[in-house]
Amino acid sequence: METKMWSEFLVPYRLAVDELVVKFNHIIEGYRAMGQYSPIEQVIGRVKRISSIIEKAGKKGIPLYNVENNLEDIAGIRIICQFEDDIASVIKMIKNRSDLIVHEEKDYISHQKKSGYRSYHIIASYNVETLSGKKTVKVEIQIRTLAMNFWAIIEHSLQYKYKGNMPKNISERLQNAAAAIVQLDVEMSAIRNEIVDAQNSFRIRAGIVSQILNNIQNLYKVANDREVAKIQDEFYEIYAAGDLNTLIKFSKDLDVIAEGYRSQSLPERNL
Ligand code: 0O2
Repeated sequence: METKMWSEFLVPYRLAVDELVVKFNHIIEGYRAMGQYSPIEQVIGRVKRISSIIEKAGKKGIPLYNVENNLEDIAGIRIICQFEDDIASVIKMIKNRSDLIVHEEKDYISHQKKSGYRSYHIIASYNVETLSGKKTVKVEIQIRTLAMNFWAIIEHSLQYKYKGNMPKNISERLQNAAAAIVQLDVEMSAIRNEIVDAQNSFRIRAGIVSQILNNIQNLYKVANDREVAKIQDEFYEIYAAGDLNTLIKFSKDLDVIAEGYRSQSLPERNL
């Protein structure tokens, strides 16, 4: 295939990756906007490089004119979760979507690869609208924890470095590291609720603090400077004391004060 043909061929895959990254990021934002924990921590997308497509097609004996039907990971989405339990929620979420038709699942978590690789793969089809009309493309969605991702990234770069001839001592160390990653995920899952609570209260606190600071800033425009400075000092005291409920109450009271000033500063409507 000529370079120009390759870039045309890859257009629908690029579109699919871009769209899906936006969609999964919206899911993360949706959870966070509701003050809830998101089972998706991060989403990354990539279109396989032409050189990697050619290399993989060569290894698998796939003629280049047939990569579209036989290579399933030209469009790749990687969903990173904090905890192993989140992976099941993400799988369910994907299966319930009407824009993704799942064709195949590969569970390298229950069935770890010989290399030590762990991840859950879903092969799905996804429709895009290009200038030349509707096109259905295959997408590989890899779902894994932060810890599994750390291992896979390191191992992938070593695989690339040694090109199939990984020294024994390095592959042994990678096996050990893979076992440690399994243990790490188990330990983190055991204190999942503690971690999620801490993260939620951090997020709530950060949201409230930014709302309070925003209100104080606006009050400086409409209220007496000394009065606002007093409110500000009170806020610093409450913030330093660290009690979330007092902070929430202070924020609500401040909302009422700010609303009072806002209605005073509104021009009276002509009757
Ligand atoms: P890249 O550079 O990430 O794109 P198969 O089902 O075996 O016929 P395939 O496509 O090899 O065909 O499937 P598999 O084994 O599920 O691998 C798909 C992708 O998973 C790989 O793509 C890697 O991204 C990842 N993967 C699979 N095995 C390993 C592993 O042992 N280590 C790491 N780090 N990643 C792995 P590519 O094309 O190999 O690579």
